[in-house]
Amino acid sequence: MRKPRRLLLMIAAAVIVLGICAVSAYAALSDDSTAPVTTSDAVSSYWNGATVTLSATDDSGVAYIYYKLDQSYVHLYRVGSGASETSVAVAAPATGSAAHTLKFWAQDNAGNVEKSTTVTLTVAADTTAPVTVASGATGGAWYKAAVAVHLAATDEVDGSGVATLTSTLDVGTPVVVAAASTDVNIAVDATTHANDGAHTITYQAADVAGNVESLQTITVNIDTRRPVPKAPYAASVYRGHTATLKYKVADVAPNSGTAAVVIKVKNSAGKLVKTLQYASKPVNMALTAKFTVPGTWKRGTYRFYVYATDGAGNTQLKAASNRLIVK
Ligand SMILES: [Ca+2]
Ligand SMILES: [Ca+2]
Repeated sequence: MRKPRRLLLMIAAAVIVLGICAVSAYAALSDDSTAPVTTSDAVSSYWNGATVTLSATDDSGVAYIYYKLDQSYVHLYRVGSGASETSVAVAAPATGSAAHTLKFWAQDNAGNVEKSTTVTLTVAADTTAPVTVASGATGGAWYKAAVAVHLAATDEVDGSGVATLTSTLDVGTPVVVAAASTDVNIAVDATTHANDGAHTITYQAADVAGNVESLQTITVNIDTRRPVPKAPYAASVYRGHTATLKYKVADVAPNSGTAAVVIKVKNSAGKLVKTLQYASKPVNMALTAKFTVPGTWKRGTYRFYVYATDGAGNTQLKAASNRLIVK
């Protein structure tokens, strides 16, 4: 007889516990007289479209989130068992910018409806990449000293603005700056000439809206070696005739391939009597300079001197010189 009695007691206890739980749950639900609170992550302005997330919280649980974008109908999002948040996509205009009004509120499981909140946001279009201009050096030119190439990017009027500028020197690591301008320095080593030759800077800018400029490049050349003029042959000429001076400008590669040449002729007293100038002559090649010796020149031994400046601006250490016999 004792066993059934104990069983009855246990059943009674279980019924009481379940009852308390049910009553508590009902009490919790019916005690919820507080409306949900919905927040958004909207900011004031967007480029090329916006996605706004609405998040609602509530004591008894969120049942619905409502929103209304501009003059459209009211959207209803049923929360169910998922996260009590939904997102709203706002498209960009084809050009220019557009202001939008987003109104939102939520309702909880106890039927409380939140007072609506309204946010305003602007969505603007920017589908044009910035443009970067390099200055401080001329593409393809030769330099004998360190070169600082200045890169400056600009975005279009009413664009989102330059966000980053990325530059890479030769095959180095790309350098990204969060600015509209930067300098890329090309060093020289005039002792070892190790950095002589072509150097290419690759660069591109990106705007805030994410438009990326196509890769741009500028190549500058370094030559730190001096040209070496040579005049291995003496010349002779009769007065009133054409003198032919043989010379050459040696220059170790890499170089521009040409040099500016000046040839000066001095008489036996050391007085300058003739100057010949050539803006561009090929280097490492046998060359001749010709001029007519005036009949008024005295016979005797003159000297001609060859000076050279290579395409990077390096000048000879010592002029080449030889005799010009005037007969
Ligand atoms: Ca832009
Ligand atoms: Ca040179």
